[in-house]
Amino acid sequence: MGRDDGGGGNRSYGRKKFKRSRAHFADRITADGRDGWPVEAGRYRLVVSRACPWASRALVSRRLLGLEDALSLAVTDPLQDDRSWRFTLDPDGRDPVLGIRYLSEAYDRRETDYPGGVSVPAVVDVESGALVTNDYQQITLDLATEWAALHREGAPDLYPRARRDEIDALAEDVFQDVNNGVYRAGFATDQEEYEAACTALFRRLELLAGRLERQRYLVGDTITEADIRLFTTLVRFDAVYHGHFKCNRWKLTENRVLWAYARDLYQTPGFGDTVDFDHIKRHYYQVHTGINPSGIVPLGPDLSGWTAPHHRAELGGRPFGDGTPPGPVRAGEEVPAPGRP
Ligand SMILES: N[C@@H](CCC(=O)N[C@@H](CS)C(=O)NCC(=O)O)C(=O)O
Repeated sequence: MGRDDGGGGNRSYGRKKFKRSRAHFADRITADGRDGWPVEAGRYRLVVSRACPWASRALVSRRLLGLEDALSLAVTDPLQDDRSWRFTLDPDGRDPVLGIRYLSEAYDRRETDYPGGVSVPAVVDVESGALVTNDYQQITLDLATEWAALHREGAPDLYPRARRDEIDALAEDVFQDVNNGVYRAGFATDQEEYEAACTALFRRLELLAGRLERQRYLVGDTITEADIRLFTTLVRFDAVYHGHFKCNRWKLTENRVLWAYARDLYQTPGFGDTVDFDHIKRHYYQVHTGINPSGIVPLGPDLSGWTAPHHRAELGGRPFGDGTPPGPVRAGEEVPAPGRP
């Protein structure tokens, strides 16, 4: 692979402090099309790696909102090569809709020689083959709001207007200390930086566990954007962050509240059925050669506990509010699922 830049939007490795770059293409796909990209069924393709926590937010949202028909999906190989994300899982190594071998080709069609990396999630305009946005913080918010006309019947409100300030504030803390905190710990290049990130991470997780002790979801009594953002880090915790990123004060399975909360979400249609632990493990351990030079992928942990009863329904809560769970995963998008019935 020859990559040791963190593969996580990490623009400074070596001796410099870990710093996540900002998304470079921040056009928005909106109902009124004000950036030139109107919401339209079949017009765009969502490109993800199932290994990537930022891309996985969009995978969960798309399922919960029932946008599978409106927004098609391309899944990259979990292992980037020196030209980054590639479609080697598809016949002839080409995405069948975009006809490209590398995601970088869609970036190039949008702008040549731009300074950023090629990152997922990416939304591509199918007709022109050009990248529209790789703004992972905004994509899911827009799927929840701007794409409403194309939501399935019974779709939940993942970003309820009355709760947005609370969701945004929580998401910011979770981003700093948890979503990005694990990367800051994992790619720290000195002891002090590592300890600061690791300490803040576990302090935040303990605060979140306190909040979730008596309430089923993070905000209100339904699943929201805030839960999606926490879930995508928690589901990777023991498989990669605990070992590979040295976030090892405790394992997720050792925190009674967070482990039950994560299992509850995992077992909710739209969450666990998007998770591919094989992609997750191979990506992190094989791509980050700077912190795992041997590229050896550990055999553990035992994943069978993800389907164990969680008893969180006893806390009440209405997962989908007045809506309903999504239907089955569409053909061709199933993931192998150790431990899932
Ligand atoms: N686009 C964002 C976040 C998304 C992100 O970091 N995705 C990762 C995979 S988990 C990726 O594609 N990294 C490759 C790269 O940025 O060069 C960023 O640049 O920070």
